[in-house]
Amino acid sequence: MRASYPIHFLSLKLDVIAKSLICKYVISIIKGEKKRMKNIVSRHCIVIAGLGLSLHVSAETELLPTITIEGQGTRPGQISITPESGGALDSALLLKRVPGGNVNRNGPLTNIPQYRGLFGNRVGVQVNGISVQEVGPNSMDTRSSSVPKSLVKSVKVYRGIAPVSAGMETLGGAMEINSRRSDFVESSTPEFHGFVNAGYSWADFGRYYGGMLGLSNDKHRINAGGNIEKGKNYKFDGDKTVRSSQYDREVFSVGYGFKPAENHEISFDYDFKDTGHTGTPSLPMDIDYIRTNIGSIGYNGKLADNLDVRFKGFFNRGRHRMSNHLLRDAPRPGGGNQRFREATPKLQSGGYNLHFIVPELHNGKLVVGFDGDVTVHDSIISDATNPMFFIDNFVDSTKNRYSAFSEWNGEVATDLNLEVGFRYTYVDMDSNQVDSTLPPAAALRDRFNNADRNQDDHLFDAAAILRYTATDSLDVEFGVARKTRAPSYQERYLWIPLEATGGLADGRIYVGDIDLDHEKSYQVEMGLDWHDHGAYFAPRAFYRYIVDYIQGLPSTDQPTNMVAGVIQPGGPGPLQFSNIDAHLWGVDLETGYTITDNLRADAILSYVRGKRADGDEDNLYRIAPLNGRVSLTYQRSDWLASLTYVGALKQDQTANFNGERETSGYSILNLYTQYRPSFHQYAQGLTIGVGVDNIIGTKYTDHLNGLNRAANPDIARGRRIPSPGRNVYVTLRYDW
Ligand SMILES: [Cu+2]
Repeated sequence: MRASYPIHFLSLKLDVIAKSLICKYVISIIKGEKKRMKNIVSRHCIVIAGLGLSLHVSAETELLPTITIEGQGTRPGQISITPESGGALDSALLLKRVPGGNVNRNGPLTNIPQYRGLFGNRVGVQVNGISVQEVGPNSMDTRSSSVPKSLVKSVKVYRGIAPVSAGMETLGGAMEINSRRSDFVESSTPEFHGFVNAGYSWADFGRYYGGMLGLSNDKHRINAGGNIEKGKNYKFDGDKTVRSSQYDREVFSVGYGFKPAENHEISFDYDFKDTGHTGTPSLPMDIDYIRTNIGSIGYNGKLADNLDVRFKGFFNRGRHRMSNHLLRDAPRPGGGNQRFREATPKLQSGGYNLHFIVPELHNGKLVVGFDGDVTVHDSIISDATNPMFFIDNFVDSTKNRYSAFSEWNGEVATDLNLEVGFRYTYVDMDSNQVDSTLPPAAALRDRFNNADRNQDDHLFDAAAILRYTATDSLDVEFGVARKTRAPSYQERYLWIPLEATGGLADGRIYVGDIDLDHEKSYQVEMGLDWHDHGAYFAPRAFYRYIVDYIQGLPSTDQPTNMVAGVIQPGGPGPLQFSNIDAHLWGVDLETGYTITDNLRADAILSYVRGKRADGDEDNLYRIAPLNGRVSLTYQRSDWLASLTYVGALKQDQTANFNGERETSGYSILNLYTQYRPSFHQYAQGLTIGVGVDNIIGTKYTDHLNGLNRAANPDIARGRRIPSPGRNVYVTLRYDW
């Protein structure tokens, strides 16, 4: 229990909630978690989670783990939001509520996670314990958007340095998204639990319906669930619309778990996701479909008194089709003829995690783990009006990773905790030969096909974090880390200048470089966490230097520039992925104060600067300006109202290398109200949410929104896409 929230507060809260059915479930999880958490330390993370089912572990005065149950409001180290708030918006947008967290928005379901100025595959994303992969070479199906908000159980972002155990290639940080699944119950009589929900939002005529049914006893649990979400082009500045920002997605998931014996658990899960016609106005094409299948088998067990094992094996396959003339008019590059293009990418991936945990070792916990995955990407570009035309965008572009790590976390002296970890990852990448009917591409093709395309990287990661409990109300943290990232398959094997860049959405065409080196980041971090009498203040500062940071630089290669003149006639010329040095620094904080028993204020603030550290003076691309949010929450037993101010300053420290545009600052107000009746047994479990985002209907543009690529009378091409105007929404949910 945190110093700022005395024990009676927790028990009172438990008591109130325990009356409802869902809380039986919550309490049973807590019982289980407490045991498991006993020796885990206090990694200071932020959990965004939903509706009374959220759990949280945070640094605590004695550096023992605490678990806070929270359905509403905010706590230090935890931002807990009902999935209902915000209506049908994509779950990745929840990241904006984390200090240092943000999203690069390229479409309604295409939100790329960003943490402290680093984004894309620099940030590790695990979905249900799986390092998921994207099908699209332009990250149309971003990893952080892979679970619809209504099925999200929790989103966890590691604040500061992510532990090496959080995954392979977590250079910029790590996040975990977990879906709702059924849980074992105490009794042998099967119990039926689940939820249904629905929502509607006006700015995009968005609606969603979904739910999950679970049947479980103490030995078996099954669940089946799904969600449908659909919306039209969203409005801004009155009746103007963003074309195309419509969306359509269905997901379906089933799972089964059983306990063959005490302390052994086996689980099977299968998730199917079908994204239909969905706009990505900041990319050159829109989504026709993306269909992905993820299947996994998991084992959690105790091999000996002091040895736990966790295993997960999984496959992840996907098919995708995108088009530049489905939801928009085909473009006329350079004012010439209309160009009709489609692309059909394919993903085949699979992997495993095997972690051994020694709960008690020298006053701490030891984890030794082995992770690995194999990923193959293909993509062919074709022309609907010319069956002869094709470009092999990627052919068997492979990235295989085999990794081992060891991490120890425990007490080294009174009030002093150390977390230290090492990870080695072997990366093996390759691509098959390519071809195209585009005549000027022949030189590039032959050069690529004759090159040695097989590349190895040896990645060494290390992290050490010291946490010191200075007083009952003050924790101090100091961390250092070296983190690495191998190039992506796009950065290495994009042989012909195109916009297949993992969603950079800067309107520029890029070409890869097989010989790129991997990135090496060196980082220091300082954090304070002060909490006393219902107030908390937790600022963090960091500095990192990245050797061989991968970024585009103007191409000086004659054959590449010639092809670029055909692909993007009259354009500013292609950029080639190159190794430069970069550094980033910043401060982010969370703070809050309990004003009365019912009223509280919370705020977060994020600031990051990123610059090139070698060569020409330049800023890094797509870095958010100083931004923050302040909310005032009034809560009674059955209902809650929360008024939130969200604002950002202008961003004029933009990147020159790709001609990034500046953005002005903005301020908006959001209101959310929620009612959870407790007057009747059957009414318990019901949640009704009503809210308005951007109450005044301000026209504003988030700096991390992509540039417009589609014909639209309301937004010129090349201008940054505005954020939604006033959005009124209602949501309904019933848990049992
Ligand atoms: Cu795509």
